[in-house]
Amino acid sequence: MERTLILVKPDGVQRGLAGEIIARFERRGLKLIGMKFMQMSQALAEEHYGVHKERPFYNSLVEYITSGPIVAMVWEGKDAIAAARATMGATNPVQAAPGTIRGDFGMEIGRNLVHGSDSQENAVKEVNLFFDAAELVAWNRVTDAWIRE
Ligand code: IDP
Ligand code: MG
Repeated sequence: MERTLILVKPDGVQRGLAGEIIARFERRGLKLIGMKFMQMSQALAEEHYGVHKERPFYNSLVEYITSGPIVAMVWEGKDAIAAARATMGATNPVQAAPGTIRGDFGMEIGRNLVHGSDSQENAVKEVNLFFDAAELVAWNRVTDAWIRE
């Protein structure tokens, strides 16, 4: 079972799309085990996007992600990382397939609405960066038998 960190970025919250975005992961069959509404500090943003530090868009990326509140979530499931990224669509919304979050709601790479972990190693790091263990909820979902074989 994998866990992935998903963020509804500030544009998603400001545009009133948080519910729509959350619903897409929920109805896919991923299981929500942690959620908070928060505004990222400069320090958290720099840590979260540290891998992009040398990229030309780094400063604007940190400015974007700290510019307003976000919804931070942990979703769990078999192949949760790949499933969530498929639901999100390609990084550049112009290339993202219709039916994906970015393909349905985005127009530019710098306003692409949603973050999702890209590997198991990064998922573990990112979940720990945003959530304490006590903030994650182990719960039994009654529909699981109809979602997983
Ligand atoms: P991902 O979010 O699909 O994993 P990454 O390559 O990890 O994509 O980039 C992290 C974030 O940085 C993107 O979601 C996007 O917000 C931003 N970003 C990536 N490339 C560019 C760019 O060329 N211009 C502006 N922002 C970018
Ligand atoms: Mg990434």
